[in-house]
Amino acid sequence: MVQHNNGNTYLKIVYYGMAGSGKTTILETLYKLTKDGNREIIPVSDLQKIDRTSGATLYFDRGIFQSTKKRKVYYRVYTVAGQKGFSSLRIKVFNKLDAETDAVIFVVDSQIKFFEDNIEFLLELKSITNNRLIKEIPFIVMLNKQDLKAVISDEDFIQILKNEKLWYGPKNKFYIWNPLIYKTCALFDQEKDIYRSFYEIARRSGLYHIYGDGKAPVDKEFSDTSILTT
Ligand SMILES: Nc1nc2c(ncn2[C@@H]2O[C@H](COP(=O)(O)OP(=O)(O)OP(=O)(O)O)[C@@H](O)[C@H]2O)c(=O)[nH]1
Ligand SMILES: [Mg+2]
Repeated sequence: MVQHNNGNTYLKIVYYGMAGSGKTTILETLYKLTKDGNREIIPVSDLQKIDRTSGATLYFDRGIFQSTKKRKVYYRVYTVAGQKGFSSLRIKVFNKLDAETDAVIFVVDSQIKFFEDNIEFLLELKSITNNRLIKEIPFIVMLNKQDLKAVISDEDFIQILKNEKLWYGPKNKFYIWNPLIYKTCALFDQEKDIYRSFYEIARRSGLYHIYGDGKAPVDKEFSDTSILTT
């Protein structure tokens, strides 16, 4: 998080995941859904894309949104380049551009044939966050491309999270911060849960900062508190 002298707060949110999982498409659809100003965020600059002619991201995409209810809150939203050889660029986007990352949306390509590739990316994310996911960096999951056939279910992905110790049981104090799992479609005309998932990560990133001093706040009840709307 970056706080400017004029009172503006910038939260950095990153869409992370394997090549072709839909990160750029998600950000484009989020732009289209929010540009008319009828939601809790509105884009305040054009979407910046550094990509190949094929559409694959070469470095990153970046969009800036402003909260429409809390005008001093801004979100810098990045996508990383998912190609396997680009991990050093992903680390740079994650840690260096503008600021350190405040919150992550992990974007899965739900097609079963990519099961292992998604796990590989989750391990990479775990490693570059030094195991700070959930405890210090809120994260949620999008099982994208659910409009296609032969896709994984949320139970499948929860099992992966459990195996990677990214899922807490009901007695654990971090239980309320387990990642929500959204089954999404990023294509604009069939769009599903693109805004809702962003809203949730924005809400969590705000709560971690306001109530947890940058960590998961564990001793309060937050079920309907929202930085975007209160
Ligand atoms: N059917 C379907 N296709 C999708 C969906 N989301 C994205 N796509 C398509 O998948 C392809 C890759 O999407 P991108 O958004 O470029 O993927 P990316 O994650 O940004 O990929 P990199 O930049 O290479 O990491 C494009 O042809 C998209 O139209 C979805 O929900 N359903
Ligand atoms: Mg991309």
